[in-house]
Amino acid sequence: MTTCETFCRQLAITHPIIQAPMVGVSTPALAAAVSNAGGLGSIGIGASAPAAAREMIRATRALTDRPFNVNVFCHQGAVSRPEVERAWLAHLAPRFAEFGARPPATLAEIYPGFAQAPELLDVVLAEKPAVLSCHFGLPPKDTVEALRGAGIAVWACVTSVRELALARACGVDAVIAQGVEAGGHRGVFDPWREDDQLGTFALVRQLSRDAELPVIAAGGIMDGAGMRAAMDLGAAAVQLGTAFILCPESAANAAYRRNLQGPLASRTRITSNISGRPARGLPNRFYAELDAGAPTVPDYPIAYDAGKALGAAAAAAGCEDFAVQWAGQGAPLARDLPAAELVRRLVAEWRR
Ligand code: FMN
Repeated sequence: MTTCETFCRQLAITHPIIQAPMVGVSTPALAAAVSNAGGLGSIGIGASAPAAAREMIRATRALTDRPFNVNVFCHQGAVSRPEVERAWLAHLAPRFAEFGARPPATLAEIYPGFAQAPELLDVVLAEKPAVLSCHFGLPPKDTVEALRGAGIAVWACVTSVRELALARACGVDAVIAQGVEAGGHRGVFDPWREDDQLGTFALVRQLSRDAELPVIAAGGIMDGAGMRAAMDLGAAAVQLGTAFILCPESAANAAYRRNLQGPLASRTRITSNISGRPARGLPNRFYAELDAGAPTVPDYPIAYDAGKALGAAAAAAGCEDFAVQWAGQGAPLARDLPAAELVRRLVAEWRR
């Protein structure tokens, strides 16, 4: 049996296709459509309060009796530095003024890391999704043991061989190898450490040689040819985010969909200016204007509080130039198809 077949059989899924968790974009309807089509759908609860997280898991379960993945953020707790936050808000103030708005007086850590959110862990343990995937680091080892003991597989996103070693020592069941092509936040454990920015090919190959764990390839995979390439390099499965943004079941708004199908799609860039952590998206004024003379960006997700406030102020004035529109380098290949049809086409292209 191939690694891919073993992986699918263990998870009780038909196709080695994981729809990436995408907070703000993925929905219970999207996740359920992918799971019902034989892949593995995902929802993200990392930015949700426990009651909302429980509701989202139950809403997904109401739409599918197949396995799905629930995703959390394992960043270290943010350190509030009022002088850094004041300077950042002063840097943003002229942009707020342009939209007739004022920056918020202070910034908050808008959601805690998973290790600092015991009630979120309780929700996951009670609801028992098939998989819990972790972004930005690892939960404590005893949490991984508790989750696995409850029958929940634990996956960790890694971007380097060093992070693979940490994930393996923590006892996870599989790793998601996220290349620098990927849309959304880089899953790097430590955003202050120099990032090697490995591409998906180099990363998947290195990890699948060393991992002794299933490796799920993520970053720039948009069609069956990309799937085949990743599997040839040793991946057991693939995780696609950007490919699913245009699906009618996603929560992406009209401006996001328009930009994803326009000239910006071939110019994705990485910035920390929006949230405080590096993330790849369609370039707009967050990318073009905020670097010159910029003070230190506050910690993630404190900076995100400011980024979201600026986006909302601009949107209220009818301007989408400060929207959060994450996308990966494969964006020009995104297809506007219902999720089940996209899964069917991916499988047909992969098997061709
Ligand atoms: N990964 C997570 O683990 N949690 C998230 O909430 C999350 N949000 C994302 C939002 C968007 C819009 C996108 C495009 C990606 C997001 N990611 C998130 C990253 C994906 O898990 C995955 O690494 C990435 O989509 C793979 O690259 P691709 O977009 O080129 O397919």
